[in-house]
Amino acid sequence: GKVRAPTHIISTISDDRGEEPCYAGVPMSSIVEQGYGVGDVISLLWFKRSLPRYCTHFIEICVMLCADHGPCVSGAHNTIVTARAGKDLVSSLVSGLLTIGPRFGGAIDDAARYFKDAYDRGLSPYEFVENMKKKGIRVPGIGHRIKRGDNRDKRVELLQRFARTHFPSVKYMEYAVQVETYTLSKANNLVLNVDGAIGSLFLDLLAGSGMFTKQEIDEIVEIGYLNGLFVLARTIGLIGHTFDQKRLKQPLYRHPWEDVLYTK
Ligand code: Q5B
Repeated sequence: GKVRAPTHIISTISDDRGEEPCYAGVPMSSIVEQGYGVGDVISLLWFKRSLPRYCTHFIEICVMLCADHGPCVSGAHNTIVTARAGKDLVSSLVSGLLTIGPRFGGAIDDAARYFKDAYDRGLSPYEFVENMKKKGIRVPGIGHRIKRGDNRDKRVELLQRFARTHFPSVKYMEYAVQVETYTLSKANNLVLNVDGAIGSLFLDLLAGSGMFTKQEIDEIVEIGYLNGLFVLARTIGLIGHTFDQKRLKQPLYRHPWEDVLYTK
């Protein structure tokens, strides 16, 4: 019989062997002619399926809202310093991207994991937060450096408003809001942040769209797809910061002595 030579790579998301490239089986001409957006392309390449318009619109809103948050955040700061050291676009970009992690922008996956586990196990917000405290783990998706109970993050409000209007269910997001109500009673900076809003709402998208099995949802949450949204989005801003510094012909950055506490 026929013997297939063993392959070294298995790939299931795209194919460039035909007349035109395909993303998850959808030819490029359909993507262009049927007016697909970047949310549709993300759906095809990350989730291997076409998602309903409200889902792809939500993905696009996440990308737009997380594209930048000013020059003072960790990622932009690193990118600016690197660009001013005369490095190229890719180096400046990745030096910013490398700051994305559990404290900055990369808390979306853990927020989804912990909110899902707590909601599915029926933990009250009090039990959830206090259990996390006992374990010495900060609640991912809660807390912000400059946002406060009386100065909420507009991005979170916009995401919540969109989801309340378009999603069939927002049970995970409402749970995250209850967690926020409890954490805010402890300290005014413990707001639901943009990572927590995206993490909880993506759980609602996965569970409510009818497009994913329970096993697929568990796999997506376990593998951790969602930090990818922040990485993708912030890449737009970090590229912008690189061009900005080059355009402004900014010199090498050196941090001022006065801003360092020299001590033994
Ligand atoms: N405490 C974000 O902290 C931050 C607590 C907590 C329980 C918590 C912190 C945190 C979880 C990770 C997370 C995403 C490091 C944030 C983002 C994108 C961004 C960024 C931008 C953009 C801020 C003071 C006291 C301490 C802490 C307690 C703090 N957080 N307790 N659960 N989650 N959150 N990250 O201000 O008793 O004094 O020891 O790790 O979700 O990154 O715009 O900047 O778009 O670029 O440094 O929005 O919340 O506060 O460390 O001085 O803590 O609050 O234990 O208690 P801070 P700290 P105590 S969105």
